[in-house]
Amino acid sequence: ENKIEWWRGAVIYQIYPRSFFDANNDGIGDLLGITQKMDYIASLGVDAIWLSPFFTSPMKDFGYDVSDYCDVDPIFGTLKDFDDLVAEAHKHGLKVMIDQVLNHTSDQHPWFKESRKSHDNDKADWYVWADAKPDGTVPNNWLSVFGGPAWHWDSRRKQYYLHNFLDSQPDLNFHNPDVVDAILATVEFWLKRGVDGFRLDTANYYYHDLELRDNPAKEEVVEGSIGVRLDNPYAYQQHLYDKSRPENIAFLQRLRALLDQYPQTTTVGEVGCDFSLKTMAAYTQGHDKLHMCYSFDLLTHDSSMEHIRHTMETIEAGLGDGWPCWSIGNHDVERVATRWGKNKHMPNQSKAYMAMLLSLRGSVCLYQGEELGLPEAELSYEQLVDPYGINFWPEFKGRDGCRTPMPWSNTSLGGFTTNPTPWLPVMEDHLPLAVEEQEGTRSSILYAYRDFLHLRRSHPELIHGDIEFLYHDVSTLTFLRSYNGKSLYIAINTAEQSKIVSCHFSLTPLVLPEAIPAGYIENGQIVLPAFSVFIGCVIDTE
Ligand code: TEU
Ligand code: CA
Repeated sequence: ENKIEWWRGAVIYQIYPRSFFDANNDGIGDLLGITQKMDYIASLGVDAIWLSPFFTSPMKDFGYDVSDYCDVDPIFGTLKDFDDLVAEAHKHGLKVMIDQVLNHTSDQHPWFKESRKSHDNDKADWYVWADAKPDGTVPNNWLSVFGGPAWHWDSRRKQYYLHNFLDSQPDLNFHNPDVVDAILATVEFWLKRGVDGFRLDTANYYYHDLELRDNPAKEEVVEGSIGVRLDNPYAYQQHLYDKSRPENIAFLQRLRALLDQYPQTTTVGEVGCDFSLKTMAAYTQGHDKLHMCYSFDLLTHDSSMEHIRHTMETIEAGLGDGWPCWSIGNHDVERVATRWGKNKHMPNQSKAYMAMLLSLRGSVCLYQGEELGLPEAELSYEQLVDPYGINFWPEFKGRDGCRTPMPWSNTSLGGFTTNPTPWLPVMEDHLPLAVEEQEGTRSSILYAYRDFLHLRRSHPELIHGDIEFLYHDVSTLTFLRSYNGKSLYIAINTAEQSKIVSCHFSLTPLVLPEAIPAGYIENGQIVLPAFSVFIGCVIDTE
């Protein structure tokens, strides 16, 4: 096993603190709640946790709008709670990664409060300020991901400021070296506190074009490609000038140089753009920038094995010595059980997708609740709190549906809290899928995850091996993972119809987790019943 770089092939469990476990019963999950559930997290067999933001914040974007990078929001606890959490995680053998939202701050951050005061204060150039056009309109055609122009008028400075997300999330000006120094100092604050790594929010947005050139229109807009929704004008531009700028490379190198002073630390950069492979390669090749890039490619609606294979083969051909990190769910997208499960709850299908994800080459992020097979929560307009969803309702219902509280027990508040009004409702249809319910059933989705993660840990081929695809149709995929002269043959059927595939290897089948329907060998072929998985050690090739 490769002990030097633990993050290569690691499985990272993403926790959305607001919705994990509420230890003080104010209706919002907190750091103490996470610490209290550490046995559960460790029992899954993951390598690390990634905590979504818990920093001081007015919570306009539920923590992705930070007003103090070096403190914990009182809603979530204290720095002491954080230190305790890290100690508890390390005691359980888990690494701790935290979310760094470096592209923008909250408009309540002291840096912004000062910056907006005048044209000549100390921080006047810490954000991206620009004059109105002579007719008073916005400086250029850049758009906010969350709707409307990326520019907001500030009546004090009588200038516009740039915000790629909410207007309460002003973009920092990374072209200013003082900003970069200040940002790196906040990163170091957490390194000194003993964190093992960072998930970097919007890692390709840090720099903007200094000439503020207009983004050109897209020639062709393909619905369903990464982050593209036809109801969002953002999809109709080529984002050549507002993000993914070449200057970013030098910043990532400085960041890496800092991390290299803290052995065994890592980064996974969130890179959302149309040319993600190119950017992922540029950001992770050469061991001097990011360790990993987080891919959006499996967060789309396309669950066909053709899409999976095509994505993997493109990455394998273009990523070189870079390293990918995959996920099929997070706090921004519709839950996978609904997105890929076509709204029908089919536990065995969730297991098949999990086995596929955990057999691919790369690191993996699992999102809390995925291990329970939770479907997307159906909320009414009145229940929404995500401004992104409120802006685009009803075409897009926002991100609240994947952020409702974890069901721990089959009781009215799911054991998440005793507070009658949690910040988002605990879903009725999640209760039968609660942790406690699934703990009692060896055939549950939870056990499938646990047992498969265990199997992955004991087969270095699945963590470090090369990957070679053999066969696919819309719902079936077969491939090899090879490491140190040993190969595993993997066949997965993600459909309800059974399937027979031919196989030209002599194989010794592995015993798979009881909870996962197993494929088998018959007359030299692999029989794959509904939603089944087959894994065999290759004895020799013909
Ligand atoms: O999300 C970034 C995000 O929304 C973009 O990646 C977008 O989907 C894509 O660029 C469209 O092309 C991160 C966080 O995960 C999210 O929760 C925050 O709201 C957002 O940043 C702002 O901090
Ligand atoms: Ca709480």
